[in-house]
Formats: sequence, structure tokens, C-alpha cells
Amino acid sequence: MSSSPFDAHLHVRGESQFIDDRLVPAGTLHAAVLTSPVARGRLLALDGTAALAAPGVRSLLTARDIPGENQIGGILPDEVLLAGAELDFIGQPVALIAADSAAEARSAVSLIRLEYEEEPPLLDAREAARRGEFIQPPRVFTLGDVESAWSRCDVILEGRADSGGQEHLYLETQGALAWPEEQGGIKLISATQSPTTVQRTVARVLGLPMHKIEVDVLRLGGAFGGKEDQATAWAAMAALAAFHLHRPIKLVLRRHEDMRWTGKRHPYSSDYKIGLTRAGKILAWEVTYYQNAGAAADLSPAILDRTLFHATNCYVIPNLRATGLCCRTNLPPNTAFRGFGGPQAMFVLEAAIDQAAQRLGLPAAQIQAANLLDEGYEFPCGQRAHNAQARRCWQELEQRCRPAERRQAIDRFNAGHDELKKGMAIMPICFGISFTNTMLNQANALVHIYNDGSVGVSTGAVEMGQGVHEKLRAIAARCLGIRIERIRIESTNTTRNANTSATAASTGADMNGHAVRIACEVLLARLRPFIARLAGLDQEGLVTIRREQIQAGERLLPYTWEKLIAAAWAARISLSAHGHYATPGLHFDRVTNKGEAFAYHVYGAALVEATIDTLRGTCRFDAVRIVHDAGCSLNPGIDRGQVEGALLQGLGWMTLEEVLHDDKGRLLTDSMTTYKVPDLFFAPGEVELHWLERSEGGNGPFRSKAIGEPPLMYGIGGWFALLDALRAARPGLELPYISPMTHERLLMALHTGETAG
Ligand code: LUZ
Ligand code: MOS
Repeated sequence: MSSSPFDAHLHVRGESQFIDDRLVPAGTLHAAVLTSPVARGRLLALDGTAALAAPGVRSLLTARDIPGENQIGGILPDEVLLAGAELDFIGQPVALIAADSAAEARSAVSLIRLEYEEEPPLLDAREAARRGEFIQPPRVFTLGDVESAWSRCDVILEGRADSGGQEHLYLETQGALAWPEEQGGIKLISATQSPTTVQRTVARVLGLPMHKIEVDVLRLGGAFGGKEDQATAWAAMAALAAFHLHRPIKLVLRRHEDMRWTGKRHPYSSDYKIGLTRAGKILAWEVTYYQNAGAAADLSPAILDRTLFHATNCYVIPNLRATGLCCRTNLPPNTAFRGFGGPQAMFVLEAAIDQAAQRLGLPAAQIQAANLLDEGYEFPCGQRAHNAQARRCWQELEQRCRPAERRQAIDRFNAGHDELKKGMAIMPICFGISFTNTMLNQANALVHIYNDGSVGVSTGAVEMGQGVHEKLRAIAARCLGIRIERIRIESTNTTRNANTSATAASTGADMNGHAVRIACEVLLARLRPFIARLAGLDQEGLVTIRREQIQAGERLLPYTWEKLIAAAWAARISLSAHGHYATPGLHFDRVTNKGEAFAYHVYGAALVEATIDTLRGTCRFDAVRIVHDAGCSLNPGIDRGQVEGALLQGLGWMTLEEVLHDDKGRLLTDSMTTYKVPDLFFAPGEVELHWLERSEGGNGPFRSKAIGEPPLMYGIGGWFALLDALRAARPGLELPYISPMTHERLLMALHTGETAG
């Protein structure tokens, strides 16, 4: 049963409503934001005289106008909404102008005069660490005894690996609409993955109880983690202006503003030491991650935790010490991005495995295969692998995609070509599903059966193009035994679903789907005895609803779904239910760093083949072949889209996409012409996707598995496939493990034997 997302036809016809498409009420004012022009400094004075006199301008608001707390930090209270005396990053909001039009607001912003002292910014994570600029104390995960393990190793290698940032480039930029309600309340439409976070933070900033703030989300034009925390500030600014001016306020960022002002995937720089036997068994792994957090905590501590949880990816590493340093710099606070620190950890380990393969004279794939985890394996947090599929995914990849034959074909090609060289790599993945902060693993659903038999479902799940609403529809239809067309998924709204977690951590369909299932079960538990009474049966246990047929055992009862619901309503049976789901079995101790952190893991393996042009330094991906464990998919079409999109995003992160700043902390790559993302032409020539056969299934509804983030990490194989092709062109080449492998780096490596670093 696979149908396309119910809003897909709206997207292709341009009929889907995003914030900027909403018809706004007459009298709506438009806001524009003045942000810090310097990455580090002190604000001495702000003169808004000229701005306030400009045409159409209604108001200028600064930190002084905040009636509640000037604080938007989620994990740590270290981030102001509007700057006070300290300027901490370029793009830090300082003041807000509300005007009759967006153009007037923006031109007035340029008239605000700032007086400030500029200081040299801190931009590099290692430099921040040298100066003791940490957002939190070091986090350390240990397993076994790494110190005593070194003496048992035949080879010990040390190295360094660096991976770059990544711009989310959601199609819809950050934005919000806010309007004043009776009795001082505020209603918001916000492009957020986390309506409750917006509600809580706006309440805090305005000094109001949460019940006075309503947040509604219809859909987002993409998010990828960039709207998990960072949608909040723009919503809070719109709310602040609506609060003061008693007028609806619209605040939508332009692309340049969004790229310059918002945080990205965290760049990481890491030192590692790996110890192996001669046969390639990994015995010890010591790693220090320098995470460039930017100027405030944002979600960085949680992201660093996920890095530590994924320090061993899908490999058995009995002795480990992984240290995570959350380094404060003067970049915009870096934030959630699909994978959430996991990909950074996996890149470092693959670098070490590659280095070991070179030293031992073994293929990297042999070391990878020799260390794949099995059932019962102890992860760094002490959790045991259950339903481990790492080896099955690898073996199925070998059977279906025949890497040994691909290797021979590549060697043959390389022997016959000078200008073009091919390479390949395998990337196996293991990704933990659950928020690493146990508390966040809960969701709720509200299901109404209307008295005409149609059904409205509300949950905390935000639709951002990932198809979660279509999956929830399928779950509700299956649970109730009725056609999917009867189900409508409502907007995500804080007055219908309270205290929801962000739609994040790949858990949206799992947790909200279970909540929908639970609510549907409550409804069925009311309907079944009612049906039994109607039909004069003494056993309600025989009653089922399947394909809209009301049955007692094999006997069809003379009711349609509509007739049943009309009768139940007439009999005054409640046709609304609320379901709450808390992922069972989770606990984690943040002092010992031990516990059951994840509901389950997602596994898979990808074989990536690439070709480089040794003259020009360009590259392309010829084929990516994947075996992925999607469990019992709720919608294979949606899941395929998620795998393909994540793969391309991962390949982009590893190759084309380079976030660059100058030495003053100004973003150099602030447009689509200077920041290159993969397009259709860069997509692999072939993407061959196999769902793991006879999957054991996951803990999602109907034994499905989360899909959003794990496949991004297949992209890491792209970096190593390019390295493999480079080595075919320049045997013995020694290359630092620096991602992205841009065309420039490829060219430099080919012609000078180094990468531009
Ligand atoms: N967000 C979060 C996430 O708050 N905690 C997580 O563990 C997480 N993991 C992935 C993506 N977003
Ligand atoms: Mo996230 S990186 O918002 O799942």
C-alpha cells in the first residue's frame, strides 16, 4: 500500500500554503531585523532617529522593550533574543523595525546607526579550546579499558579528521506571522519543527503563561533540523512586535539574511588514535571531537551527545574513550542538521579505518566487514544491540550489488584510462532512534470521528515535506479499518496538542503514529461493545472493522461505517479520543553516560562508485547501491524519497557544500552562487535501493522503522570513493582527511599532491 503524500499534488500545482503565501489581514505590519555587523564586540549606542522618521515606519524595538525575559536558550539559558551590550556573532538580532511594508522596514533598518567597539573574533574550535572557551565541561564516553588495550594492538595509528559545516537551504526561509488576541494573548503561525518550543519561548519573552500563546503550523518548506530550535527567535520577534503594536506582524527572512544569520551543521575537528590486530580487528579507539558550537549553546550539547553515542557506528570496538568538547566561537550558534552529530562521528571513524587499511595493506572493506557488530553487542552507552542487522545488510549488499565485481570493473577501467579514474567505497551505518534526552520521547494525538464518518487527526508532528502526515493517515486508516480518504491530518497546533516534542530525531512518524494508534484503540474500545449491543451479540471480542465492513467473526453486520457512526453519536458515545505515547524502556544517566538510550537502531550499507576527471578535478557519482533496513515500511514511496534525498544531502555535505567565513567571521558563501548544493545533474547516475529482505521490523507503528536521518550517512561513502579514485590517479598519495572534497581540493590533490586546506 503506497500512495503519494496527500499534499504532493498541491506542491506540483503551487497551491500549498507556506507562511509567505498566507493572505494576511488588513493592517498587518511587516518586520525587518537589524543584526550585529561584527562577530565580536561591544554595542555602545544605537540611534534610531532617522529610521523612525522614515516612511511607513511604526516602531523600533530593542532589548529594552522585552516585557519578560530576554532569553531564548533551550538547553542552557545563554542566548538573548535581542543583543544587549555584547555582540557575539554576525547576524545576532539587535533591533526590530515594524513598518507598513517589508521594503520600508528593510530600508529603515539600514538607517539605524550603531556605535560599537570591534574585537577580533574567535572562529576556530581548536583555538576556542586552547583559550578555555567551552559551553559545557567535556563529555566523555568510555567502554572497556582503552589504556591497557594499546599493548595488545599490532598497529596503532593517530590522525586527525575535519568535516565542514552545512547550510540547511530549506526552500522556505525562516518566518512567522503573529497577531494579537483578546486579553493580551498572541496567536502565531510559525515555520517551526517545534511549536511547543515557540510557545514556551514566546511566553517567556513576553512574560505570559503558555496558555496565552497559540502556535499553528500547516507545513514547512523543508527544515532538516534548521527549524528545530532556530525558528523560535523569529517567531518571538514577530510576537514581541504584535504585543506592543496590537497589529498583526509578518516577519519572513530573505535568503541572504537566512544564510548569514542562522546556524548550520557543526564543523568538527577531531583527533583520533586507533589500535588494531594485524588481521584488522579494532581493539581500541580514542577520539576527541572539537565541536564548533558557535556563540551560544542552542542544541549543541545534545548534538555532541549524539556524536558520542555514534562514536563506534556499526562496529565492535571493545575499548573506547570518546571526548566531546563543545567549543564557543563567534559564529552564529550552530544547530540541528539531519544526523545531529552522528555523521561527524562516523566520518572520523571511517578516516581511521582508511588509514589503518593503508598501513595494513588490506582493503578498507575487509576491516569494515571484520568489525561489524552482532546481536548483543554493547554500544558505548552500555545498551545491547537487539535485532542487529549490520551484518545482514552488509551480506545482502554483497549478494545483490557484488562489490568484488564492481572492484574488478573499476580496476579494468582505470588500467585503460588516464584522464578519468574511478573509485569505490562501502559505507555501513547504524543509527540510534530516540531523542537522546529521554524526556523528549513522548507524543500525543487527538482523534475526532465526526458524525458523518470522516476523521480528523491532530498530533505534534510537523509536515515538512517528509511525508509524516501521509504516514499518520495510513496508521489511522489501518487502526480504524476504514479508507485512507476518510482521514484528514490537521495542522499542528499547540491548543490541540500540548507539550509536544520537536518533529525531529527521525521519530516523527514513530512516536506520533503510536499516539494515533493509541487514540484509535480507545475509540474502538468504545465502538466494539456498542456494535455488539446493536447486533445482539454477547461477545464484543468477535467484533472487527475491516475495509469498512463491520463484522462479528465471519458474519457481516448490516452497518456501513457511516451508519455505525451516526448510530453511535445518537447513542451519545464519545467519538473523540486522546492518545499519549511514551517510548517504553528508555533511561539514560548523564553522569555515568550509561543506559538504554534508543528504542532501536536503523542499519544499512551503501556501495558508492565515483569517477574523477584528473585533468579538471571534477567528479561525479556513477552509482550508489544501497541495502537499507526500513522495517515494515508504512509507505515505501515516501521511504524511498527519504533515502534518496538524504543520500544526496550527505553527498553534498561531503563534496560540494563548503561553508566559508573570512577572518572577521563574515560568511562568504551566502548565496546560491557561492554555496553549491547538489542538483539533479550531480545526482548519482544510478541509485539502486533494496529494502533489507525479511527485516525483523522496528518499534515504529506496525513494525516500521524511522527513516529521516540514517540514510544521510551513506553520503560519507562518497568522500572515500573519491579518495579511492584519487589513489588510482596518484598512487601513494597522502591526503588529510578533510571534508568536503570539493572540486578545488580534488584539483589541488591531483596537481600538487595536497589539498587546499
Ligand atoms: N533533536 C534533539 C534531535 O533534541 N535530540 C536528539 O537526540 C536529536 N536527534 C536527532 C535529531 N534531532
Ligand atoms: Mo532534526 S536534525 O531536527 O531531526
